[in-house]
Amino acid sequence: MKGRIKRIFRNVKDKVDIIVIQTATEPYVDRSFFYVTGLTQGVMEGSTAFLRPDGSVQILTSLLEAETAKGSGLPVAIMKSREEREKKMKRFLRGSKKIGVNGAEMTHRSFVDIQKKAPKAELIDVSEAIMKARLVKDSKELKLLSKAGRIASEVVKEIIPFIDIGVREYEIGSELNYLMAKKGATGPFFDTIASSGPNTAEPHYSVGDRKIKRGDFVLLDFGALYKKYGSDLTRTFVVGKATKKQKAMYETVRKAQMKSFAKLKEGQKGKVVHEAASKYINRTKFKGRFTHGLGHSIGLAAHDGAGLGPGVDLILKRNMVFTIEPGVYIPGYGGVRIEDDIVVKKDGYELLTTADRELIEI
Ligand SMILES: [Mn+2]
Repeated sequence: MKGRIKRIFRNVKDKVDIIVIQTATEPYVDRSFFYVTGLTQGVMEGSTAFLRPDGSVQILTSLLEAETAKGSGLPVAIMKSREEREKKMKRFLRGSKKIGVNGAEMTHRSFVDIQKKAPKAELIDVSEAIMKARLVKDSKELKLLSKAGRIASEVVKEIIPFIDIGVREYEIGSELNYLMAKKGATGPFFDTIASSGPNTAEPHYSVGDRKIKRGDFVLLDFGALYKKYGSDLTRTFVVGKATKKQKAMYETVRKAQMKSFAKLKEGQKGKVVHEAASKYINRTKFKGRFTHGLGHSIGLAAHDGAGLGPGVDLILKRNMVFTIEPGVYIPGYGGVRIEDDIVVKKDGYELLTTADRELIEI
């Protein structure tokens, strides 16, 4: 993990002597803890990682997570009591005048705790430097992301026979989660969306008890969590024969996605990739119906630090990983979204999700 740590320190403008990553209790567990330790297991509640500019990392954790933490191959100090924790924290922080902390992902309580252990030190928020490092994936991360993408892609094929008239949305949602787990996923990466009919017009719907009807759009947005990394994939189907309008909506979104794909390359502006899809959609009769940003970075989190949207000045770098997910939504009628995960490459992109993108009539 030396490379990751050094990269973070290089990104810090205001030099710091040490960076401290402290996790609270679930769900307030700082995912950067897994980034800096390379751990792909455990919850690591109440644990602390001390990072040094030379790339070294010291972990401080409880007995509960000690064995898991040792899996990182890094030095692990164990705290058996509050007093022992205090003593060890102070020891690891001794001599540090400027302490970097991850303001974006830590709790205020952790901040106060670190300050108390080093009262004379100045705490500096280095979360931007951490996120900048996390945006560009290394080969180990790309392997995990690619496995997560593969699991979700395979599940698309297997869920189709399950979608039928009379089946409820939550049954499809739970089946998706089950199929992912059966293929080795640790769990769903985020709350699975299985919407149908008019519900497909709500981009952030989850699942409900509506029964599938003939003629419905069925929209599935889900992703596999695999060793802390995840995928994010959306496919929209039509139950029965698609109408002209449904076909037109689908084709508009599919082409919009291709327009964005074509813009992907190292050095490209994020907003140009978004605009390729939005401008295309706005030239069709579905003008104004694409109501969200084109995509977001994925990694340890489903919204991993950056988005591809209209006002985003982000410049794409090689090995950044984003979702590309244009959509068209008509309230009261339905929506179509197609979402894939891509890795930015020098002259283009590589797909991490490979499920068929042609319209499927079930
Ligand atoms: Mn997404």
